[in-house]
Amino acid sequence: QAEIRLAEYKPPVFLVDTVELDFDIRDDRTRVSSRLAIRRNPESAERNAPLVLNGQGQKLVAVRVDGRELAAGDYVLTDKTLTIRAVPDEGVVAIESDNDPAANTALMGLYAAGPMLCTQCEAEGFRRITYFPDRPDVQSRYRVAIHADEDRYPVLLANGNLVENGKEAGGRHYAVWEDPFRKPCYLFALVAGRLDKVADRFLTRSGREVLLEIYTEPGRSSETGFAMAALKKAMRWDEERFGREYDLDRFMIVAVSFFNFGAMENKGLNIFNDARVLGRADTATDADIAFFERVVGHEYFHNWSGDRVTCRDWFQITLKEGLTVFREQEFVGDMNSPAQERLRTVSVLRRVQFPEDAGAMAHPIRPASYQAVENFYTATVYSKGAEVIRMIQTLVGREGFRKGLDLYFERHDGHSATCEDFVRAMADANAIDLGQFMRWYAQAGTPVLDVTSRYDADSRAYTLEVEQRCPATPGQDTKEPFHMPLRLGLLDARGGDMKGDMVLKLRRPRETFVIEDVPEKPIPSLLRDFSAPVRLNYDYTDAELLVILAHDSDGFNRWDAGQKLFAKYALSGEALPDAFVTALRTVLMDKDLEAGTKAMTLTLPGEEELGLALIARGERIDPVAVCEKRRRVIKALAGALSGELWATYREIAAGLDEEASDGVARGQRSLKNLCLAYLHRAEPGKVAPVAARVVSGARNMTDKIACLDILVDGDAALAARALAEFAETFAGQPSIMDKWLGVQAAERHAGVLEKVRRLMAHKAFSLNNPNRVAALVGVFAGNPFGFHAEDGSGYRFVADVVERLDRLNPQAAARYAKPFLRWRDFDAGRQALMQEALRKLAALESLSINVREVVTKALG
Ligand code: HT7
Ligand code: ZN
Repeated sequence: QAEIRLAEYKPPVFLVDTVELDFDIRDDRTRVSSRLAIRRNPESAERNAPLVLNGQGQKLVAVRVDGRELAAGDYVLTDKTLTIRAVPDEGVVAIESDNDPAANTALMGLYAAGPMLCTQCEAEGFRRITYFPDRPDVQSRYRVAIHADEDRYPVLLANGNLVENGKEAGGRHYAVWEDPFRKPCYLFALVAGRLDKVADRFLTRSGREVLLEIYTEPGRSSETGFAMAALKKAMRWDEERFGREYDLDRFMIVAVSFFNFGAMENKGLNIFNDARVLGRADTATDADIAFFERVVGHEYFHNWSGDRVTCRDWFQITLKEGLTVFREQEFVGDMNSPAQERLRTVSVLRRVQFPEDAGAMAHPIRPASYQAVENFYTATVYSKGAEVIRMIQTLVGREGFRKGLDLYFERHDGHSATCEDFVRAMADANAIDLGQFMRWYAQAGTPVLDVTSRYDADSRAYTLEVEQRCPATPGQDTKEPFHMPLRLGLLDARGGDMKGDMVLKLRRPRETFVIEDVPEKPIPSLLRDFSAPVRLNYDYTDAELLVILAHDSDGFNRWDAGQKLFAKYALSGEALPDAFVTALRTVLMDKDLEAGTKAMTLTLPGEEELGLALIARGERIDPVAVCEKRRRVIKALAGALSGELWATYREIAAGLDEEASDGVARGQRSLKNLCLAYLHRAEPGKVAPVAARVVSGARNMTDKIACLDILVDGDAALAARALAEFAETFAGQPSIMDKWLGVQAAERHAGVLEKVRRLMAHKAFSLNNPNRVAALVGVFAGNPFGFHAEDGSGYRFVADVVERLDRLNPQAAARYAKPFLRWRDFDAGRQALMQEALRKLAALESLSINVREVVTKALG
């Protein structure tokens, strides 16, 4: 399979000004008839090139050009394209083809999601619905007619405004939708089914009333409350923070139970994975509920950053995704706690993106080439992309950023754009040079800052030497230095800020900064607020880190100092010093600190982060040993803080409303459950009965799952009873049963594989549904005792699932091939076993491009 390269971009040969689509939905197939008003693109240099339409996975029925039906010899049809040579420079091409949504297990294009039909077109799904120039730089106006049986599909939706509907013969009905905005075909959407609906209204700041509708499968509309509230908050916030108003009269969300991703920002008709939008405190965990606000906001914000201004090509995904993740993070921070949101963001970045950026498929936020574009909806493109946007905001300031964003939207509204367009708008609006900054878009790898310092008491000058380097990544042996902001402060011995916040602008491989008039030898508080996505080395003493942990005015560095100490003691095996325990006790008992922040501060770096710390020291990872080291620290801490942990647990448990799931309640619940999980390491006999009572008695799903986790991690008899009772209670609710699957797949015991194998045959599991697969196989793939079992059984099992899943859903299958990309990080025995599993996959003849790309790059 050839690499598709950014450098080879060419403008489209033909444009399509209008698209008329007619969907005739029948039991055995859906006939799609299109009328495309095409014209040659004056910007294309290929003056005589034929019309080449993408198309796959459908049966071509007829092709007409300006009303004349073409004979088979008038066009060339392959399994990927339809080429028509004899086309006028401007005219109408009409095509009929048949789709089989029930057979579409890849969940791209038009597919059956349980009882309903829906579409997913990003990135290249539209070509599975009809023949079309399926690329984001072709933008058109759409008119869509849908015909279907009224009883089976009473609701018929598409983008834009409903302009007509009515009855047809034979118990059928139809609806016609028109979208007044030009859009690329990846934003097209259609839904048909028997759906419940919840409606509300939003008054925009200019006084227009917008109808808000959330559609669900029958019986789930009572689970839309959080999403509707989040939607209204997001609409208001985007007006206030970025001056962006909604532009259609109607905004619809549909929750579907089969979906490859979290959600999709189709113009005016967002389609959501039901796990990302539906739930109450008794059916979803706090983590799920917090995610609703995030994802609803994210998709809504795409209306401007993605839909109104879209990408020229799929290399520019970060243009819309990095920017929209940044907007989402700002929104979630403003709605809850900005400090906690930053901690969450950075820990996800370090846990997921840093390893990706050091792995066999490391790529810049704008990749230079790909084989299967779906493999590039990555943490790098999304999360590191958002950090790159955040760095621009740090460099130009919040006001400057707003000016730049306004200019970007003004210049490119209604068009497709590139990352250069975005950065140019920022540079022009702020009269700064961001030429060097563009390297963030082209170079992969996590840069490393090595910082040293000296203080001269006589001159009161403090000197910082900062060296930057970036490790080699595939295809990029050497890197040019990055332009980045390094935010810092200087603390006195008691942790007081001596100089306030400063931002150094790094540009060169090695730079010296002298800060004058520093009254005493400072403790530097470096990389405040995590001002750049880098790893920073500075030789702190434990005592200095304790001062930062206790006193720094920067919440991020306070938290990070604790993380550094935790990592040090976990990996070295040293006993926790009293001073550290005392500092953590102070955090836990602090009356003024938010519970959520306490929970994050007391949470050890995850197994992945500890593994990465080993890699940074030039060592290889034994994941089971890392898990045990981490547990040892938790046990020691729980032993030392037992009284305080029990007191905190009891106090919160007594006062917390089970039905509350706002940010404060979520924070309190996370602290309460953290206390219990820690105590379970030190006092299992005392904690297990408490946990068992919660699993059977609590109505709150977060508490139930947290305690189920505790039981599964410990007492086998209590766990078996609790799991059985849970399964009986929630048998008919697949998204709750996903949690049941996940808890068992996460069990950190040898032998977890056997349980997972058995669960694959359970009626709650199906390989056809991505949420079920994520719950069982995805969680197992992150379990050191499962995936990384020393005998290689976990690797063989996951590779086997990849092979089977690939026949159904290549996108989902590729996701589970990705953990193998990191084989070089593990000890020699595991490396060999992981490579063996990869080679076995590579030898298969019928792999999809998606999985093949991952496997070959992993081995390459
Ligand atoms: N923009 C959306 C991406 C997406 C997607 C990509 C590949 C395959 C399936 C997909 N479903 C949705 C989601 C977002 O980032 O907002
Ligand atoms: Zn997005």
